[in-house]
Amino acid sequence: MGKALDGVRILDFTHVQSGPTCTQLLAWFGADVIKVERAGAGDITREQLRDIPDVDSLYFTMLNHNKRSVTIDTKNPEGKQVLEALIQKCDVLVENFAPGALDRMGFTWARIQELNPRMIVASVKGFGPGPYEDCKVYENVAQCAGGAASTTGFDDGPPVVTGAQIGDSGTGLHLALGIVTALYQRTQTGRGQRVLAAMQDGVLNLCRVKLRDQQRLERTGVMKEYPQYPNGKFGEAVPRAGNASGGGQPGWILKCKGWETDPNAYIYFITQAPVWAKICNVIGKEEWATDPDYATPAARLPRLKDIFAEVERWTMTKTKFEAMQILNKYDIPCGPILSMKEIAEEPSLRKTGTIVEVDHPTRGKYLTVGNPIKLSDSPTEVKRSPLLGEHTDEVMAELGYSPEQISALRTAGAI
Ligand code: CAO
Repeated sequence: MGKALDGVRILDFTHVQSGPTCTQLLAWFGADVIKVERAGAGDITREQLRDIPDVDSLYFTMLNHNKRSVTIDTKNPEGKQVLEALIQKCDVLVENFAPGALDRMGFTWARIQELNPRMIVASVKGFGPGPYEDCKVYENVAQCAGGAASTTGFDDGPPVVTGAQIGDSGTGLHLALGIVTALYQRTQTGRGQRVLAAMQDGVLNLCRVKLRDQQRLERTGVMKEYPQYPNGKFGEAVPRAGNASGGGQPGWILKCKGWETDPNAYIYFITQAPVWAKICNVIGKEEWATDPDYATPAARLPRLKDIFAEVERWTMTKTKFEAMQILNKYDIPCGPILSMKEIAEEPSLRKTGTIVEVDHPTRGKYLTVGNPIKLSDSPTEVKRSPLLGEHTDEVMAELGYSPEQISALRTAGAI
């Protein structure tokens, strides 16, 4: 069966995490992704957080599946010519260098258009145009500047960053959507365009509900579903809300059986209004279903702390999986706090290809996260990441270079 992006060629100039997650997705959808790296060194993540000496790290392998790797010194004049040939042959150039790096290399937007007017140039940057546009940015900087950190954590503690890589992988996803959209528009216009996904913007997009709450707070001075209500104080900005649900259905994380020794023996419990009577039955507080102090969502809001304490008395008598099974029977929304160990061992995730075991020539077998987006007519087969420069000769031959020319370029340090 063909793949959705068969025939699309990506010149992948990305490194670290944000850009590589984007091009990995495109590769999974069938694009030919040619990753350009510096000879001898390659993407810095190849050697970061290594768990086996001299072997590509899991950081690298898990972000660069299904790609080809070529080494080119793009600051060498002959290396530049090779890159020019690639620009002429590819549909999309994706990069996440520090601001200005591509221009400094001599590949301005004007020059790229001269070489290939159909080329789409897609970039991840830390910030969009403005006071911080020249800054280098990593994940947690984006989480802080995009509003995630100020709204994550507990009210009495400092801002907290989240383990989900919303700045890097989140922005990679945004960029991938921008690229396929530009490819679609190109089918009508015949022209390429620039696509920019700034990490601050991507994080803010994912924190959209917090900007909603900022405006609600300014108008009403209070947010009744936040744990600060009714006893705490609200300031000028959206406060950290602990584990409160971001939507209109109050929720919290509750202890389950074994919590004293297992740091993940917890469940997320949602007191969804339509199933309130069932919740009361399950936890043995049948009278709350009709008690005017508890019967309506509005009446419950100032009592949420006590309500969750009562529910927790029940969840502490069950393991998170037992609680999950019982609550699901009654359609009560809840979710176990799963550890990475539990997720790695979960058979259903293996079955759907969300967790995949991959074999690598120097590393051996390892687990990775497969394509989280499933297309019925374009299934994803996860292939191992390339070794540094593994496909240089193959790609150079496709560009029309003879073996002698390739060998001369190698001697000159251009590839
Ligand atoms: N041949 C020759 N030179 C190359 C090359 C190649 N194949 N590939 C890259 N280079 C050069 C670049 O041209 C650049 O040179 P100049 O600084 O002289 O212009 C240099 O390598 C380093 O690039 P960089 O500045 O992007 O790398 P860095 O390690 O200093 O910074 C990062 C890393 C991530 C902070 C920065 O790239 C950045 O801010 N990127 C945008 C935001 C982003 O994606 N951040 C998320 C990263 S994931 O956490």
